[in-house]
Amino acid sequence: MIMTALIFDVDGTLADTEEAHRRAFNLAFARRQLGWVWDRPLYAKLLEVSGGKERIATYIDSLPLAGAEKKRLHEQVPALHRDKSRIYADLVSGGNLPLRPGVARLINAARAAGVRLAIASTTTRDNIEALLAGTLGEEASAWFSVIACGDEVRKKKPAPDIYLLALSAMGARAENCIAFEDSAHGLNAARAAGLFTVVTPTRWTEGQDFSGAHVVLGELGEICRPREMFPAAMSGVAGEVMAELAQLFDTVARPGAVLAAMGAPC
Ligand code: XBP
Ligand code: MG
Repeated sequence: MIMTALIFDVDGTLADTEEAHRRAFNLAFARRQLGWVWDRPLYAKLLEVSGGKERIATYIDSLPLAGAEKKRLHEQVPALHRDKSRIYADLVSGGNLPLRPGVARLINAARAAGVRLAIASTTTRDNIEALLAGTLGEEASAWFSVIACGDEVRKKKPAPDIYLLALSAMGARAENCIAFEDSAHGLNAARAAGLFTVVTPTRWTEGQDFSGAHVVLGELGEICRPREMFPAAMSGVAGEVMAELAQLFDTVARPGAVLAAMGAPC
């Protein structure tokens, strides 16, 4: 077994969460009567900024306000983001937001095969735990050897820091781990940390540049029908790691077809 761990991004990868985040931001703004409303086109643009606090700060800087007013608003950002996170955790608790197709089956196949699981996310631990509890059950957080998240690193994605933190905490080597991501920022963070990468875009990230990925899938478990697969996926250790991933998928897909789809000899 070459592959030692699967490291999952959360927002957009485990579940399509950004609409819930957008609603939580707007509810938090309304509670403070700020008069701010992030519609979908604006939020899609703001998603270019990693991190909710950084996103709010970027938005404040874009407003036509005097410096003193901007300074006053910036001072509110930490408390405003805490409000937003509480609202978001309520929105996703109780299974209100499902995991993306194939995620639960891949996680269970990895657990059965003794492949370690980890998380590397920009969002907060509370948000992650609320999503895991609401979708996989209260005990699910314990399935992950490491949950590296939020402000545990100074530089957020696309910097590699959060993946390097997860690898270091697990004592794992990047070349033996696969990262699952949904965005170019996340892909670039995982690639910079040296991991193999599988990308499953969402409506928020469709069309971004995923050319550095090993495999791009519509949904996890669709490795039989990769949307794009790059030569790196089938060369050297990468090929062995991806073949082992295919075997994991095999437990959830038709025998043999998976490896054929990856161009490996059946
Ligand atoms: C995506 C992000 C996060 C979320 C909002 O995280 O960039 O900022 O959009 O969550 P991931 P916060 O790395 O999991 O894709 O407000 O807690 O930042
Ligand atoms: Mg993401």
